[in-house]
Amino acid sequence: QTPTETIGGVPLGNHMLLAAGVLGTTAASLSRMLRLGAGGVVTKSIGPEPKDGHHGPSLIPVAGGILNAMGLPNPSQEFTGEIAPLLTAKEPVVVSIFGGTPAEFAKVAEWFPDAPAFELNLSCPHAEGYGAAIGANPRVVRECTEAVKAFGKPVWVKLTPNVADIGVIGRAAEEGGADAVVAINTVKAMRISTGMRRPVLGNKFGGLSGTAVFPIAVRAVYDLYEACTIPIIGCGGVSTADNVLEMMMAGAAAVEIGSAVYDNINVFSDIAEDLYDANGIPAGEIVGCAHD
Ligand code: RRO
Repeated sequence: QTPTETIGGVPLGNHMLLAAGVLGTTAASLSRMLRLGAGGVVTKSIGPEPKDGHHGPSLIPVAGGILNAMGLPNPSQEFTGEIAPLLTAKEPVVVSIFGGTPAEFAKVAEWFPDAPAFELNLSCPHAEGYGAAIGANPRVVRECTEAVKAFGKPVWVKLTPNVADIGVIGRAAEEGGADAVVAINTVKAMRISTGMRRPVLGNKFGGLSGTAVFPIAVRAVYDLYEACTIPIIGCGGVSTADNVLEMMMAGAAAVEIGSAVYDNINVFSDIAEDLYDANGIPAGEIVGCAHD
């Protein structure tokens, strides 16, 4: 797709991106989602060391969504070879990275000189020493953002909803030089098997995604719009054209779609078609805001 607009410093084919973590581990699955209508894609998060992830069960269906505790599985620096052809071809591939310190974020960012942008994962709810554990601290969020911003590329910061005031964290990212904030990562959650008398997930706790978290994501985007001046990318339970409109009325400049892809691989083109039919405008030209 020809880019219709630049959001958070990244030229996108439309206002809908594939969210991090979903079908983001291979170049083939990322380019397939671009062919199927995603305006951009975000990779699975890449960290400073290879990780196998948590032992299973690591992903279970629950009412209204999915509960996962994948445990940040990633091949670390080896991923550079996997996505090199996409980055060379200047595809809208945002590289999601994580670390435990600003220096670790910088170490990973340095491996991807051709990335059009980075999304900093400061928000995994069940990653000891990483993710929400550091993403709830405004100073650390600012320092990690500054460390990656030093490479001169657009930086998006993905935020956790598991904090008292997401606006404070969004402002910290903005102070660090972020070009956009993405909200939300998954909501910390758990299920217990009454039959087995033990937590279902191998890691006990995990992150909830899917339609169940959509209202939490709308609230987070609305709060961030009040707190920040940089673009907000809405993520969490988006699965319909009406959800996209609602996110934009809350203040989102674009959306990311994750769990819905598991139910409908054509979700991007289906939503684009519905937006056009219902509103008579292409997905790239939606306007609307509920803050007035
Ligand atoms: O890999 C995971 O377990 C994971 C990550 Br990195 C994340 O950011 N959010 C999530 O729900 N799971």
